[in-house]
Amino acid sequence: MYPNFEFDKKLVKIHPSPRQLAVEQMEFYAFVHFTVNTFTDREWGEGTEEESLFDPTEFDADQWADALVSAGMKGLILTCKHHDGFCLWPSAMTSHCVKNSPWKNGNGDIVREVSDACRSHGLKFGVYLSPWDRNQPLYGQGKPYDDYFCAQLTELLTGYGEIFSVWFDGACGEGPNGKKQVYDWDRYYALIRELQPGAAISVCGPDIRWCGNEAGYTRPSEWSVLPTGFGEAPEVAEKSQKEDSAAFRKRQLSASEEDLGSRDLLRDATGFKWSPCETNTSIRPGWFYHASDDDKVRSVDNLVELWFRSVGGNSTLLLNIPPDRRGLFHENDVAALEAMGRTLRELFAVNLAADASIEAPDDGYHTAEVLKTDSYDEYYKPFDGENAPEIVLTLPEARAVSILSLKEHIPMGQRIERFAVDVQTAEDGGASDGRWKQVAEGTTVGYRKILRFDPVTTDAVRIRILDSRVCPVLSFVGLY
Ligand code: FUL
Repeated sequence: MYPNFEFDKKLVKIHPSPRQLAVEQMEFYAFVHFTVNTFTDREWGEGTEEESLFDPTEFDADQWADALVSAGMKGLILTCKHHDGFCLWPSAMTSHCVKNSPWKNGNGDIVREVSDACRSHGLKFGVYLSPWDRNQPLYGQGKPYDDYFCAQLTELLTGYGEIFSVWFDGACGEGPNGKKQVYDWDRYYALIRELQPGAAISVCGPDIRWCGNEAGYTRPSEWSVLPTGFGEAPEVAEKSQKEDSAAFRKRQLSASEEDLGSRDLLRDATGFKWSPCETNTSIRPGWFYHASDDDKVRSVDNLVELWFRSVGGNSTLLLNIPPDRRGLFHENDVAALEAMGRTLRELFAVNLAADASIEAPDDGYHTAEVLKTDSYDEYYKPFDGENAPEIVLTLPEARAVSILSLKEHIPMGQRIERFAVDVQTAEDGGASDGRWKQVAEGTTVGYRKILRFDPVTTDAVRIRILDSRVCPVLSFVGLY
């Protein structure tokens, strides 16, 4: 066996929970930041804003949902309460909410309308509830605030159908003399598990990991198997890291570090966990709407590039689109989303691998033929210890290709460390000369890796796995 074999066997036992897998399979979903800030032109409200400020004139959740569907998104996470404490639903717990706003004479419920629109458009719905609350007098008092927060969670998790993500933000801008609330995270998590067992607890929570920046930067090698405790709320992480080895504690990992899961790094940890990355960024410079940013909406090229790097780099993409004061997505944002979706649909319209013959060494049971179907029902696998197999796809005729999409069978962990892609080219459109030429290379694969290369006309493509943990286990190959 190769040198890392015994250690690698431990690593590949770590795999996603059903709720993590469900979010990973969504790939691309929206963040929507909407509150009094939209009307005050700010990013962080003070908590002292009058409820009367909140008055969208043409609010239309269906317009949001249409735009998200056109982009190819699968869900939406709404800021039901941001740091200023204003609630977008008529909460029984506070007067600082829509019921005291002029919108629909105080009879409206943004959370209701958005969650309904999501369901009727086939989108999943998630909630952002800011733990930091600048309006609530109980904030900073410990248990009384936890009670308040849990009561609000209960309203959101029992009144609006199925929730796919409860997104907790770690931000707190209280200064040195500010209030200090010690959150009872364990209690929040237990409540969510009880009320919405299928929901992932994202960012300040155990299920989905913040990518470490808000600009859309992605890592070249994104691992989902990380040391235990990493990436959770600071207090929770501290607790579980205490149980970890002294060597690991010496290196306090920050969310934005480049290497979170190489073998070298994991060797110092005694526990491992599945921790999928979520890239969260905004379509505009800010999280909230500012008219002055109307001409600063990300371009279609920029959005497509962002999608390839995140979704095609073993991360989900949580893209924020802030509604304007009308309560609508601005025309520029809508146009960019629609064009992005169209571009991606065209690029991935026909999978050339579906008509190819596929050959690879297998373990006698798990043939590479199944790689044509995008599902976790079956998978391709060589013998344990065969950590560098080659997979050859032969097309019925030479075709122009420029994209390779690979998916590991992550119910059996993340395994591939390094791979390369070769083609047999047909110079001048003639027959291929039988020689392989490398066109691209990559490191990690995980849930999904997409490699792009200069278009080349070929009838034979070879995927050379150069290193993997134990042996690669793949569920899908796409060639476009
Ligand atoms: C940050 C917040 O402070 C921003 O306002 C925004 O909600 C972003 C997604 O997370 O921590």
